Amino acid sequence: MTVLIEGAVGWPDEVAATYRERGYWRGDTLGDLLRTWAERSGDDIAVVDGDERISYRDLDHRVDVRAAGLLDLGVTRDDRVVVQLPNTPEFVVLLFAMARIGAVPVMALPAHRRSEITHLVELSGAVGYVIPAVYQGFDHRTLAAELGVEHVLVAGDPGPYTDLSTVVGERRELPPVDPESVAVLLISGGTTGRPKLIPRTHDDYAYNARASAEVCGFTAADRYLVALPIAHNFPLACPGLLGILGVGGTAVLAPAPSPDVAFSLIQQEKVTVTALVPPMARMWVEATEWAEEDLSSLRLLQVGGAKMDPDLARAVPPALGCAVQQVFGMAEGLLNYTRLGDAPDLVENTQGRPLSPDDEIRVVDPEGRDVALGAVGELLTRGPYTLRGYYRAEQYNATAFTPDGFYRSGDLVRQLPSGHLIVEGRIKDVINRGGEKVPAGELEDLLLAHPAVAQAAAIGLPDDTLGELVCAVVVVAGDRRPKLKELRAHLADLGLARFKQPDKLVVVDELPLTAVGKISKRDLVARLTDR
Ligand code: OOB
Repeated sequence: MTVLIEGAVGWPDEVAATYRERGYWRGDTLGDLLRTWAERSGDDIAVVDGDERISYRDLDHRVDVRAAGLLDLGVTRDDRVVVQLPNTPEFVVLLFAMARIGAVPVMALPAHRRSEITHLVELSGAVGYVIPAVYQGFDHRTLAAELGVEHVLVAGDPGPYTDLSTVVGERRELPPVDPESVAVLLISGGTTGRPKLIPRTHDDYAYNARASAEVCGFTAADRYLVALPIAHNFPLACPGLLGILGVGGTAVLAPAPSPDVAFSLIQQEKVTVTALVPPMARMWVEATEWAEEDLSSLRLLQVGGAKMDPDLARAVPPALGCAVQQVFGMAEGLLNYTRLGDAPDLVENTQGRPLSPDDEIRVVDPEGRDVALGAVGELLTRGPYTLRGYYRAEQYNATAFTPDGFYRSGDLVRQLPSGHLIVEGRIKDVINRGGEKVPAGELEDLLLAHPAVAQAAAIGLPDDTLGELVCAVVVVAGDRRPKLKELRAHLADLGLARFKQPDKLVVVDELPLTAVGKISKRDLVARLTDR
């Protein structure tokens, strides 16, 4: 078994050997790769942020001094650090600096609040927390005060903490880092309970980004707009930031994905490719009706994170003047892409096919038997960039994986003879709110902490804009019916990210049960959608 880090499950040795032989795993860390890219692309621009243009050489240098600064602070190999930065150069520098010293960033989202961050800190055993001072009206320093982590590093006014810009040290020879060790811990949408951590190794993540860049036809002439929050796997490595740097292109950082911000950046920086979730793609298409920016540089729009309507897929090329690509991915690994040469029917109506020739796909019935080709079943997968176990989750791993290492995705799919997959639903208890994942159990636990709530079920209800809305269905304790606003305030008090808070509240006398006495969410959804 390959050794990732204590608490993480690796690949069986013979499987790992195959992945190396076939050239998927090349033995480079993300830190090594940036060095190679800087030697190749020196003065070319790697990252654009507003007026700031950072060359590959400059980026490499900044990463070296930050890595030294982290070591000087006492952050070292295998140390976990929760990173909660928006789309800024600081994020990019920190990611590679941590890679160079073998420390492991835990990829928190800017929208996460006390509930998520304390969970991530505890689960990962983080020694540090890296934050902006105030972002979107939220003062991250006040949250830091509650965590008790050793190092709080602030991009901006540090208050009582350490100014990230002072975390610099003398450039020096750094101790070697194992390419099979963990490069990043990504956050899972979760299937039950609280979010899990996904260990992604240098070898596997580098392959993930490199192969994705190839499928998307990335070249040094491409300029990728990082529009979604960069801590998401999609803009980070599918092909995203890592993919564009790997080919010598330019990453343009956007503070937000909305058309009012992104369109002028596309015009100004001649952006050629970007990635969005379906609701944002729809906003872009609609905005072209009145927007005056020149978007003609765009050649490809990737859309994923939630299922895209075929009509939206059809609307993108004429409206935005570029090709569209469906991406059905997961932070756990497996990526499916429609290919640039695929017939329109496949691009519009499927969620793509697996990235790697060594992605193994099974579609199974509830008993775990393979269904006939074309029939709907749960997607199981195994491959050179798909995890073999969540971090520090031994018990959970026992059911989330088959004994022979297939990851049970919880997604219901059917497969076409061409290999393309169509997502038909899911059996995991997660709400997909416009691409953001809301684990139902996490929300239910916090709802139950409210004195007026006796029982709670969180379900997704269909919505034209977001795909699904978060609906809290509750049985009241006592005789006072709580209001939606009150429950949202309660969840905010408990520090739950806003995107996980219910959009709707339904009060019922009792929750429908299945034959085995569990809450029947299917019945609930059917009842509330008149189906
Ligand atoms: C991406 O990753 P996660 O980890 O936030 O969410 C994964 C889940 C999948 O298991 C599936 O349930 C859903 O999100 N999903 C889609 C989808 N893309 C993701 N469902 C239907 N159609 C799609 N195109 O969401 C993610 C990671 C990398 C690239 C793109 C998306």
